[in-house]
Amino acid sequence: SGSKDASSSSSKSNDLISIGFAQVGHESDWRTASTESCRSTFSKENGYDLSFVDCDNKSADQLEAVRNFVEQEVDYIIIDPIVETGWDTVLKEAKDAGIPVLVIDRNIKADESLYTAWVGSDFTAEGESAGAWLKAYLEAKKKTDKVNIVTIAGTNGSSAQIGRTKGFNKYVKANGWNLLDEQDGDFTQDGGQKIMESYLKSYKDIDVVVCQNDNEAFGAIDALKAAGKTYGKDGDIIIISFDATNAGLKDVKEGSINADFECNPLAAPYVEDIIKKIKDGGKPDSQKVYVDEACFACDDTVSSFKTDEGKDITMTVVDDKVL
Ligand code: GYE
Repeated sequence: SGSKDASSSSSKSNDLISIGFAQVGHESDWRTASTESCRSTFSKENGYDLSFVDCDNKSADQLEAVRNFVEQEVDYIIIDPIVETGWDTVLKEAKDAGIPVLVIDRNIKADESLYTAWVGSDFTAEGESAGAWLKAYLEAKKKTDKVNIVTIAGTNGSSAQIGRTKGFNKYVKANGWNLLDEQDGDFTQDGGQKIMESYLKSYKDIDVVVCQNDNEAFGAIDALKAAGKTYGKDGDIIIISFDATNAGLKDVKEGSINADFECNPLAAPYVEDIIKKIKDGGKPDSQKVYVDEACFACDDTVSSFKTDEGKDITMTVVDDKVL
């Protein structure tokens, strides 16, 4: 986009920094927050011309969106990859065109030389925190008999699903819990509800439902309610969720979700920092940037604990001060 004079008005579109953002879709509250953060960070007022593509959870569409950005010769490309694999060719195309690629949120499985940086969450650590919390919670509640768990997983092949599954299932194995089933709810409320309905038909005795995001938890709660089951704070079934969106935390506060492990959707400001560094002729301080995250619970049954991996976790009880 030529020379950029900071003192000149940014109303002429050729003064703006052009960014192509290939977003996953619009499947969840988390996703809405991520999209809003990108739109407000990369606004015209801030000096950006953002081409936003909602890829509707379709990997082929997302590859095509990125390819179009390369053809349009945007200044920067941002990708939140639906799935981890299949990126090499298009990343090479962007590299050959000299366009820096910033990956946010979910990870890409590709050579690090093919993209500038990644900003996101440690999904495996989120899963480990959830597993370690459950272990401490069951101990506190003196529940020592068989623990039957069902998982409503996120979009198969997404790094959020892969990491949360891997992290949590370490604890399933180490503690001899019984993982009855693990099916893909595609990170949607509808998916969560349908899978919970089918679990309720197949399994008589469920102690814990692990939902890999809040929207799946909302769907699962609807299904449990309809089946007359009790859950959450005072109920028979423990509900674990990930994301800790506002709507999710509302359910934690009410006691329908027992514990919620945050995934921070605000990667855009970090990406803007990196873009500024590149513009000034520098490079990002590191190729991988982890955003900060907290852990929330509906009560103080377990207030702090150490994970098997040695991490100290403090649970924040969601009360009027928090939400
Ligand atoms: O947990 C879920 C969203 O990639 C971390 O995608 C993200 C996940 C998030 O749909 O709600």
